[in-house]
Amino acid sequence: MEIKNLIGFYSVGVTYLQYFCRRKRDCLTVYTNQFYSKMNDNKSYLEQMRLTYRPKLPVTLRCPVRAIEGEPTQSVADQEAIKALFPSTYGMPELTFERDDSAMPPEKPFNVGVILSGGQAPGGHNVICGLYDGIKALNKYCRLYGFLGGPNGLVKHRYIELTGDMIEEYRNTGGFDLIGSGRTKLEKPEQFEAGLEILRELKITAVVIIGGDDSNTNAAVLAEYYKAHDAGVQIIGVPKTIDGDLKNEHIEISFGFDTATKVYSELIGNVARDCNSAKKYWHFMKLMGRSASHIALECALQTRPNYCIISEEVEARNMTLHNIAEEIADIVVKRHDMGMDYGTVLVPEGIVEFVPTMKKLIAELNEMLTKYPDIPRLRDMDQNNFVREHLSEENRAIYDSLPDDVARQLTLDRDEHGNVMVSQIESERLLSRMVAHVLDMRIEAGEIEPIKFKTQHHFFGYEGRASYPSNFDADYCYSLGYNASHLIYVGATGYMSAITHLGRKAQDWVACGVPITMMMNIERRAGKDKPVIRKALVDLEGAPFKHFVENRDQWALETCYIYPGPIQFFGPEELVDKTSYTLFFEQFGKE
Ligand code: FBP
Repeated sequence: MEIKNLIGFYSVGVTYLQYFCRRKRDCLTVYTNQFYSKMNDNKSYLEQMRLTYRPKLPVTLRCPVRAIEGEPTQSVADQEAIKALFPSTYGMPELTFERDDSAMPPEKPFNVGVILSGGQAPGGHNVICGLYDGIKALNKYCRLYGFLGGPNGLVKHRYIELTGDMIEEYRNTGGFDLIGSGRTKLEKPEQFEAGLEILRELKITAVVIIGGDDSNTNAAVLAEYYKAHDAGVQIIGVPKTIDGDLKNEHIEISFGFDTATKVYSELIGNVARDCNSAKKYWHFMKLMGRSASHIALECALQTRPNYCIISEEVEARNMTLHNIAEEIADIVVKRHDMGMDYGTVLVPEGIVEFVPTMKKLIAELNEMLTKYPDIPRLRDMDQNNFVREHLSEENRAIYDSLPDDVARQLTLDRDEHGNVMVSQIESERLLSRMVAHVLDMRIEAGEIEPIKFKTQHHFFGYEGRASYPSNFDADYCYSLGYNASHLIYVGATGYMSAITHLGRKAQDWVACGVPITMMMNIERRAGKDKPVIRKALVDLEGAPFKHFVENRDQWALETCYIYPGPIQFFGPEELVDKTSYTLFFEQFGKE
């Protein structure tokens, strides 16, 4: 080949190469520009996408309605005592809604207040968005005010008006940062009167309280007070808590449970996969859920761990912490014999309150803390001596058997509602230490050969409370908020917004109102008998627990982990709209 041809080929090649590189760079630039132009300095791409999601609303909420009254109701227990405490709001009928095309919109616009109360739960913002859209659909001049930082915002007159622009920024987002939350207990007439001042000033005639069992108890007390005093203010509650323990035959699940358990299950699945890859650790994972073990049970159904404690079962079987450690140690030994020195254990954070001996100790400590509220501030040794001196002999023995750090965690301040702050008790470490001790004892006694028992500890709690709501929670919360506007429209007070038949498609859900007093009983709190909403514990006869029991022996010894992965927002319905196993088993019985 002649030299000039060679040069010719070379220059054509270089030109093509340059052209190709330029195209590639241009494409990349276009692609990157598209990406960045969609980005906004303050929002992730996913957040921007989620802002455009339109929550699904049940058909019954998409039309003008009238309320149909059911039979008068009764509280779940202690009827006479609850009736005496709630003379104006006791016994009200349940409300369902029926399409009524002749229903007239309200003559005048009205103003509504909204409060977020207690721990964060995914979907809270959507309740507010649904409420906003609901009242605006009734009359576009209605206004919505958010009280800041929880119930205290009402008492201290801290509020903002929630405008359309603000609402648009928070659709389908997690967290409670739009107006914040708090745990102030509303129980004193001075607080109710202080609230009334600002409600009158802002011409607010209805307040929606979004909270758990304690906050909805507040809602019932406030509703009673305002009704008895003819204050002209309606109070509506909305069932919120990731714990899943605010439920009964009318409230099928509290919002936030679906998302939080999906987030925890993703994390548990990731840990399980690491565990199954490294094959060298036993992972003890504590899961949030103050009292009941609904979260732990749901996560177990989603991920199939080697062991999962269900507090309600521990209580029913009258087990001690030592009994639980023994059971876990048995599994550790059996898996070791099969060559597997690794595994996963789920621990519900409320466990210590369900071990009968610990329960008695905590009850006595609660009374003691009410009498001597400065105990948490005493120095280590002084505190220990003081507590030991004042405990009964039986409980002193239990107290002495606890490691110092756990004993101290049990004497921390209670929250405003008198609850032990179980998220601060390191029960996962306590248990793994006890299992190690049981194994050492068995090795020492020559019952088993030396075993490798290396542990890792995790606490999954706050990670799940402010996550982007799953489609289920986004739809459910929006519907709960929208339904609250219907309850306001029909003049209800002392009611909880309820959406039922949640196992069906969202369009077929049913909207109703349930009198809060119907869910109440008397319980001992902070040394006094108080009317409170009864907590729903895990039902040991229920389908979710039965399914767990049928499978747990296999999950203990074999490695059956399931890795659920992150919540999905885009894709087929079966993927993005899937509800929790708990709800599914409760509504349909089996898989
Ligand atoms: P709510 O009952 O208010 O929904 O809060 C539940 C919860 O998330 C529990 O699971 C947990 O023990 C507790 O709040 C933690 O409280 P805090 O946010 O005050 O640490």
